[in-house]
Amino acid sequence: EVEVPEDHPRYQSLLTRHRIEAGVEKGITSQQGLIAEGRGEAFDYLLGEETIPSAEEAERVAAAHFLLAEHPVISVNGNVAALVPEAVVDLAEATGADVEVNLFGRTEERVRAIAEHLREHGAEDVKGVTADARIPGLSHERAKVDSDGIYDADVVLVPLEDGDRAEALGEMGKTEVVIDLNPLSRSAQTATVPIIDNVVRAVPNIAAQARDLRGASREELEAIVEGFDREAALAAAERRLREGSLDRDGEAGRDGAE
Ligand code: PTJ
Repeated sequence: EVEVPEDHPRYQSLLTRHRIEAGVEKGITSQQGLIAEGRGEAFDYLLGEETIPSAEEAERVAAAHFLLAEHPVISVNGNVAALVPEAVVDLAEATGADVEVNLFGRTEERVRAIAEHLREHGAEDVKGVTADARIPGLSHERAKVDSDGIYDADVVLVPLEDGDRAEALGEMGKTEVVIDLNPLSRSAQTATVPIIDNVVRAVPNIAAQARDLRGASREELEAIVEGFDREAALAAAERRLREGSLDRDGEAGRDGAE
């Protein structure tokens, strides 16, 4: 492990990198996961490495969807497992959701390693090993799902998704919550609820929002869901990427950037 000094201006971002590196070493994150992380970091840099207000709202909407769902499932890939295993387990606990491993570059070995890693972080039942059902219309490995997991779900959280599966899940009539730092990605564009934020911030935020909303009535939760405008959320994120954050003096500033 490399020590990162806490006062380093890019402390969070360096910590995230180390988690991904460790994930590759442990056999849970794919080599492609390193590339995906680099891509994500570039967008996060432009967002100011913070949860923007439209994303915070989307996270609350996601929590409401999870609490209203009959069978919510959190889909976990190699990057998510490396970055936020604790938060995934916490969100599952807060909402009664299932956790299922689903990989773009699926190998049975990596599925098992990720399931084990999640159990080490407190997950009880991890799905995705059986893979006895298929998402219709998808040819690659991501089509493989559990019949009592993603296949049966009404609401699915898909962090760092690829566009193909996002579309296929949508066609199955599922409510899709996508976390992706790129608002222009096909998965964000396809999602019922696109969350343009880093999974490192988004997953803990959704869990916190779910705890906050636990006492809310169905009517209140439905009002939160219905009040959400996905197009506006995508537009707000894109605007932030293009224009940067404006500080009080009206000057473009990117805090934390070197
Ligand atoms: O573990 P596997 O085999 O399922 O593979 C997972 C990856 C992520 C490697 C695979 O799905 C992949 O190649 O994804 P892409 O096509 O690179 O897309 C990743 C998307 O996630 C890009 O739009 C990135 O901007 C975004 N992204 C990367 N890191 C983060 C992120 N979004 C949110 N938080 C991040 N930390």
